[in-house]
Amino acid sequence: MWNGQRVAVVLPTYNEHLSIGDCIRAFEALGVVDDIVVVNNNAHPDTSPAVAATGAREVHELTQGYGAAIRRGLTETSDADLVCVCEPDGTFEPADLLKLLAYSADVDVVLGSRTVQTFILSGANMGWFLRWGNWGVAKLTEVLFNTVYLSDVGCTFRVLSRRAVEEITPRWHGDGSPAGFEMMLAAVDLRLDLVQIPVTYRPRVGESSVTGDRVKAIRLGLEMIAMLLRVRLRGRGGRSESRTQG
Ligand SMILES: Nc1nc2c(ncn2[C@@H]2O[C@H](COP(=O)(O)OP(=O)(O)OP(=O)(O)O)[C@@H](O)[C@H]2O)c(=O)[nH]1
Ligand SMILES: [Mg+2]
Repeated sequence: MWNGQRVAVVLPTYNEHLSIGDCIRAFEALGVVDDIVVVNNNAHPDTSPAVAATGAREVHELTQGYGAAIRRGLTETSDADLVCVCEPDGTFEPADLLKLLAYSADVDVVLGSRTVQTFILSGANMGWFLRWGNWGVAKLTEVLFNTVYLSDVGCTFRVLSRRAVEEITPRWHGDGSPAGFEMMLAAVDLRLDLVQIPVTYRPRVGESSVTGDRVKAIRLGLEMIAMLLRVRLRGRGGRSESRTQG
């Protein structure tokens, strides 16, 4: 529990069998997490034994992709007041959840950012190209939606209030990697109260399947820009009683 609210963590997994056990234990050690759900997305066979050695529960989602796994995780955690979404690949520091939770007292969506240099640890996959690419698409989002300060569009470490999960869910549909940005855009477009704060970014344990490859990263970036323009041109789905104006 955190501030009297039930906290759940959703960890999608595909190829994180070497790091997922330590990641879960680090979340458990915080003492604020009530439920950890691992969404096994046809993952490496060593994943289930690693999860079974922890207090997390594992569900199997057969539809392939990051978005499909997250959608399943959000369904599985419908009794939580606050849902943290993260990646168990060793890139994130689970203790940063406490920083995200601190802001959840004020806003419905707290997004991590991996582009603040102080928090990019040596060897992390956040070189010049990815850092400024993420920053550039974030700034385009900020300007086109006249929204809050954004500095990253690819960070999958975030905390959503129950209200945010319910408002965002009908607005994102993708099964693949761009779904993280689709959720972020839905929150921006609905003008939910949100903030983006720096999180620690470490080298990945095991092999990256997306942003470790320059061509795949460029393709994902272009998909994100196309999605951004589509959502902006479609018009606003906003609410009235937001903290922010516009
Ligand atoms: N590649 C892949 N990832 C999936 C799938 N389903 C869920 N995921 C999760 O999506 C997340 C992103 O995959 P990663 O390989 O870490 O890709 P990335 O985050 O862009 O890049 P790195 O963190 O640098 O590896 C991981 O947490 C995976 O467990 C899937 O079908 N394929
Ligand atoms: Mg990753």
